[in-house]
Amino acid sequence: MVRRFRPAKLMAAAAGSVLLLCATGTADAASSADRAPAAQVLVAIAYEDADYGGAQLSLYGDRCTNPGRPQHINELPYGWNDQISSIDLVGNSRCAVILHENTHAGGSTKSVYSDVSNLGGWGDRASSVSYSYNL
Ligand SMILES: [Ca+2]
Repeated sequence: MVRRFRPAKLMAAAAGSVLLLCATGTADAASSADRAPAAQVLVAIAYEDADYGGAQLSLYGDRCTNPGRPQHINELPYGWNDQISSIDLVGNSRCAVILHENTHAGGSTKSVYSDVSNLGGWGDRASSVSYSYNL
């Protein structure tokens, strides 16, 4: 029996294509439907260029519900060090994104509480990110 694969409801149009890619990649693994759904959500999409241009990096994490428990991505994926120039936050995650100048949350920081189309002096600078509760 053939079951039509339906994409999940999408929170944002921008996130749609990214999530759809992930879903397509696992559509042939029937057993994946039996596994517990991933707790992680799309927190933000980082872009190589200003104005949400160039390559995209999807940043996932747990929903930010606890102000006292930040999450850390100690190293950005290969090719993304000192590359992020704009960032689109997915409001549903309730996370703010903190950019760090160095890996492992080192160096100077810039907190991002809403979409930033041009990080200016913080463009091409972030080497790690954290998520914290966004009021
Ligand atoms: Ca850096």
